[in-house]
Amino acid sequence: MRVDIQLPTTDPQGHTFLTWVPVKATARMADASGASNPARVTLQNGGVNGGGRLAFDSVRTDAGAAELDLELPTDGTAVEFWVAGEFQHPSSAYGDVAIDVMASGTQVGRREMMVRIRKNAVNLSAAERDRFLLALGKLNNAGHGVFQGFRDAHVTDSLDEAHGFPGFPAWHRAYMLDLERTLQEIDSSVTLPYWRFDEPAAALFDRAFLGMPPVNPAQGDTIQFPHGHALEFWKTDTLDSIDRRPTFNINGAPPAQLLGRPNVISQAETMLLGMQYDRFRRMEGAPHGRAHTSFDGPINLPATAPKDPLFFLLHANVDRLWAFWQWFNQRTDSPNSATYSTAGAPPGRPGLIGHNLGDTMWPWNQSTTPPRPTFPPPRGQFPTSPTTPRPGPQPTVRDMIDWQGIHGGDPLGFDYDDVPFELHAGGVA
Ligand SMILES: [Cu+2]
Repeated sequence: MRVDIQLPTTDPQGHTFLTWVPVKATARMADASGASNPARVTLQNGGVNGGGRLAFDSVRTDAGAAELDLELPTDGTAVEFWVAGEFQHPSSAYGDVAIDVMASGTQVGRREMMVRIRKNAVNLSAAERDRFLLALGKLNNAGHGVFQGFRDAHVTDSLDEAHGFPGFPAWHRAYMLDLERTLQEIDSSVTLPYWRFDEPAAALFDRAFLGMPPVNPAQGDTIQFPHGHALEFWKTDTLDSIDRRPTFNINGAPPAQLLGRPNVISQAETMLLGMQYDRFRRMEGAPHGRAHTSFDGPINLPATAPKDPLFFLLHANVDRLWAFWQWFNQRTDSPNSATYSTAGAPPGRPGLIGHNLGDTMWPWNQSTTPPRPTFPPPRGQFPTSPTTPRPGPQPTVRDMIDWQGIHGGDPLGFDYDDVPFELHAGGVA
């Protein structure tokens, strides 16, 4: 007897990836010799100890279990089931989790996969860290790679449609996902780690990760990577390397208050900004902007910030805070003004674009017509993913909001280690 498992989130190389969002999978009898009809089988967690874990169910739910019994017809008819990564049990390597199909104590099928989740940078294994850095280094290719397009998407001409107004979180969600998908084309086991800027993160500001400048400021602020480090030859705008000097002690976090004003406020304080989107999005100032200005170097100015790879870990955390807020307050229903500012472009800025729910986002819309930047878009259409059809080639602001497909449809294909998938009234089961 042999049972085949099919999952839709499988890439052309046959690698399967899951997040916290359940996907509809099938099991079918591929070889029914010795089986009674129907054959009773049990799906269960395989893989290595400490690896990813799976949750199964017979319907789309947020309460799957470690095992699921199925009855499979011997004629090979496929039987549907649902499977997701079990929250708080992500993979750290491809194949450290598997579906084992058992019949009367015998393994009759097995399918290895990965619960691929964005993690706190300080919790990555050395191998996870190095795979991420290696993919990033290849993307940059010593200044000759496609990374320059990412850097050129976040420049003076485009800042108004990505900052200062309601679309800030949505545009940056797309930007992070574009980068992550492009890294996954290099190494499909990589996700974008986040810098939790309200907690100590010395392991991130380490020579083995994103590095530190010389201790003596008289020797400059250029990061000193050890020989052989994947970012050793990092280059943007034809300038060498990365300049960055923290203005805070890296054994702690940047201060929550500075000169009597909110600075890099905690996650709890960020949630307390409010349950209404227009209150929450004040986080663009503190903690987001203050996290940038906690350094000397290009990262503290919008037009140059993405020259420093730390930018993407900082913004992964900004996106995580938005996702956490969305989950905590059930804010994924885009027509609701508590979820997103539905009033449109603010008064006095009638030409402002990229902030209305239905607006496409530059550069992925490939527009060169004002008020969009008029130079050639530095990125192509939005990259496709082997694990989901969303968001499509020219995403809108609306496409970025319901990232897990709570309200139906497909997810965007990413999740965070501390933000679960949770259905609620108003969601689609
Ligand atoms: Cu920013």
